[in-house]
Amino acid sequence: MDSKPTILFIAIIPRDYSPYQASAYGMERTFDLLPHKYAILALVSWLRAHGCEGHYVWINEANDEEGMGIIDKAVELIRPNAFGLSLVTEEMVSHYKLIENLKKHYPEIPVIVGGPHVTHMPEHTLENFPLIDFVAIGEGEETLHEWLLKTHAGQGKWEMSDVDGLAFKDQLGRIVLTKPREQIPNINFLPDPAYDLVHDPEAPKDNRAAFPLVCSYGCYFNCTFCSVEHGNYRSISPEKLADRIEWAKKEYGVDYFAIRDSFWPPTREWLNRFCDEIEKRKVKIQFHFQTRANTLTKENLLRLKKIGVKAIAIGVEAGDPDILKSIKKSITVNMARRGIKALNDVGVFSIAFFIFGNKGENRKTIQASIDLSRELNPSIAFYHVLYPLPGAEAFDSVPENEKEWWMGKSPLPSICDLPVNDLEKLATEAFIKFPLRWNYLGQQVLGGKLSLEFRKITTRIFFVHLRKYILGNLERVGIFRAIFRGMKPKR
Ligand code: B12
Ligand code: SF4
Repeated sequence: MDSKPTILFIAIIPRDYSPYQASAYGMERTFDLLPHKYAILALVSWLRAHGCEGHYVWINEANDEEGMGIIDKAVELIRPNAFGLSLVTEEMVSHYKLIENLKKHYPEIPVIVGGPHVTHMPEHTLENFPLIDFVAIGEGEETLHEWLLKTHAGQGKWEMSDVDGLAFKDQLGRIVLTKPREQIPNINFLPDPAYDLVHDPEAPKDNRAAFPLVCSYGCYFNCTFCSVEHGNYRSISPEKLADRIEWAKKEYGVDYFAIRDSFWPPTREWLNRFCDEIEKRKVKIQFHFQTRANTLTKENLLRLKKIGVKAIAIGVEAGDPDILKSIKKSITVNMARRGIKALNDVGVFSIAFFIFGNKGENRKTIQASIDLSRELNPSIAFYHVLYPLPGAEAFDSVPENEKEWWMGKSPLPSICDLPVNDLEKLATEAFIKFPLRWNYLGQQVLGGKLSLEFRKITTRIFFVHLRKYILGNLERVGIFRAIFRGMKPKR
């Protein structure tokens, strides 16, 4: 056998997929590369650096004939030893349909899945999605490499028990969990992600596309609504990030970067080193990122503005101090006030995120969040209803008979005093009422704080939610239900 051990990653990227409804807000081109899993790029680059090969194709839907044709062609061409999928909770059901199709055509090729969902639910995955052969638990670089070598060598399940971080069913149908995989101590030495997998070399250079970057694994904090790997936060160095940015500019002609970490920068000292690098190298960039309310000082923001930051989002989450405490966000209302004020003072487009429906919430606490959002007066506020995802502490509060809501077995559950319908209605109302205030119109719009580009975006966001609100109300009236169903904005 002289070919390299090879895996073919497959994903479903719906034609209308738009993170944060980006395309509904008129920003399609700006988010071109985002629907793709960064994990696939990271895993393939690791495999390539270790004598293996990884490829990636994506299709539009599970039962898409054209898509199966793409997969057939890829299989014929590269003869993979395995199929790989990287999945979040909301993709499990749709991607399992794809796995069923794969197994019909290629019963002999093993399927391995990884990602945050299966990491938190390995046994549930194997029991409920029986055509999945292997689950990779936790960080996948070494697990996938060791597993692929054995698979390529023709070794079956009985020889996989010494590969750490795996779950599978043995010959007797019993679930085996191997030793937990140790996390990578230093991620700075990981090779650059294989961006070439998602980049079309024929495409004209596009200086408006947002180029995605992820700088960290893990998180310091334990917010109850969040299902990241809590603990053991690690980041690449500021110098490495500057290298990657310079390389991407040259290789792909991009100018705009989307730093996708749950929070960035890791520390203020790290940020200063990053700004030093960008200034020293005279790299011209624009970028946005998400941070925590208490990470950045005004001085940090002024420096960031100088090197090209366009927008910064802060997860404020709640306006009621007791709720804020109970969700373990490790911030206070005053920190949120200082954080957003600093952004507004410096003149960076500021985004505040709120979640409705954490444990203990009621109309009063939600009103406190709405009041706080108006008081903070960011350039835009987002109000989301809580999705209690496997892996998040909030999931423990979901009643046992609703824990499989994400499989479509029950509606989205509420873990607070209000039903989900009420939470959604409150969120939509909050969205549309937010900009309709003198304080906002005066400062952000007439006061000229919003640039033309962002004025367009916020206007679109307003109309998307206004439409949702009107359709939601009309839907309650029977005769309009059928007429408007087809017109709902797609998620
Ligand atoms: C960047 C990011 C995005 C980006 C890019 C999407 C992406 N997944 O790359 C955008 C903004 C588009 C996005 C959107 C969404 N995201 Co997101 N996102 C993240 C974030 C911040 C980083 C993920 C990342 O790339 N990490 C770096 C890579 C290298 O690590 P990794 O993904 O964990 O993968 C490692 C292992 O899991 C494993 N692995 C992963 N896949 C596979 C596959 C195989 C075969 C193997 C062997 C191993 C393996 O190996 C990898 C390397 O060690 C995480 C939070 C976090 N800090 O992890 C949330 C996170 C993944 N997102 C989450 C969610 C919920 C979403 C959305 C559903 C939000 C929404 N409502 O729209 C969408 C879904 C989009 C989608 N289809 O993926 C949740 C998922 C929770 C869950 N239980 O599934 C997370 C964990 C955040 C959270 N709040 O809990 N997201
Ligand atoms: S919400 Fe942000 S800070 Fe909190 S645990 Fe998740 S990633 Fe960490």
